[in-house]
Amino acid sequence: METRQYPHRRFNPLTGEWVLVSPHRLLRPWQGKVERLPEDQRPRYDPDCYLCPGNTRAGPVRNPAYQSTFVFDNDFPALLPEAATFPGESSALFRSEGEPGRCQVVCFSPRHDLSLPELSVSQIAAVIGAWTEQTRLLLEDPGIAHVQIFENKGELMGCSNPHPHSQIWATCHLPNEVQKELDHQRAYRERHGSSLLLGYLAQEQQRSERIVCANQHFTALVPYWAVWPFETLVLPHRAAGRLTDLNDKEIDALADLLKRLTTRYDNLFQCSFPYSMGFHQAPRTEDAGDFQLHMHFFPPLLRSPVVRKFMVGFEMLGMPQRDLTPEQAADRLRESSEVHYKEDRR
Ligand code: H2U
Ligand code: ZN
Repeated sequence: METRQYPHRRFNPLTGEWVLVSPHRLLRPWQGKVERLPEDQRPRYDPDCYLCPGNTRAGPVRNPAYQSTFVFDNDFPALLPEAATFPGESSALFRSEGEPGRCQVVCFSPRHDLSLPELSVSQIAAVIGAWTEQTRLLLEDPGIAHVQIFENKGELMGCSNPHPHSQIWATCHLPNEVQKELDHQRAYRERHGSSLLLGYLAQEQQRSERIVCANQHFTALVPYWAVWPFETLVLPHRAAGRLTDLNDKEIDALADLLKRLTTRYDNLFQCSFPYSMGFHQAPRTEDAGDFQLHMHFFPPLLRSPVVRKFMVGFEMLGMPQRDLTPEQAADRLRESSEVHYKEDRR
């Protein structure tokens, strides 16, 4: 066996965690499902959708007849500002704290039937503009330390409504993943005197085997330490802590890259590719200077529109594991077209 095919583990310098890579297992016979899904036929407007313009939500409140993006406070928020008064406990074994915060929903478009790759670059730039503006507004509140923007796409990811939308959860403490990434970026700076993610990007640009696509200001790549089969990391080319640090040109470039990347995802299995994606941006803490803005895409699909990777068994009890290597995943994504398969058919 070629040594590249040996089982090995790879280190994630952002979180300090390891992933087990077992490339030789890809040789094993596959008898699982490979079927195609029936094409999803959604109307442009759904009278029963609580996100479509002019419709009634819980509350009851009526959505405006919005034409571009639309932001509202989640009617069923996971976080509440009044949680600041939660009494909490602080013993060694029983510890709890109030988590005051806010939750919002950001609709990408009035169109019920479109998803990110089907929007134009300028429409995606408007979505990024809405995320940026909410980041700015939420951080004006001294009780908010971190703004988590994310999209859960597809039934497979537990998304309750296909109308294109994302969520924002703003918290007074740092979520676990953000705290880990902050600690590791700070420690890297102290040890090497430079930015972890800018240094990583420079080396990936030289190696090039994991780069999926890029433009003047952003690069999408499959990280060396990826856990999900087609996981990607989207990185800005210069130091920027938050969305609010980007200029208009960079927002347009990010929109261009997101359209191209999500189109490649949809074309991979000719389906609306499910994922959880989101931004990690600098929290409002004194030591956040080393935090570099980036996006993660965590898609669950492995072999077809219905065959997903599970995180069970050894992964639950031990550590995550993958068979398809990040380099093979990057090859597949690079081969995937940037012309959407639905566009092709029109
Ligand atoms: P997800 O499908 O990604 O969970 O997002 C839908 C969100 O919309 C969910 O968080 C909210 C839910 O609480 N929602 C409202 O705010 N108002 C409603 O009338 C229905 C759903
Ligand atoms: Zn809708």
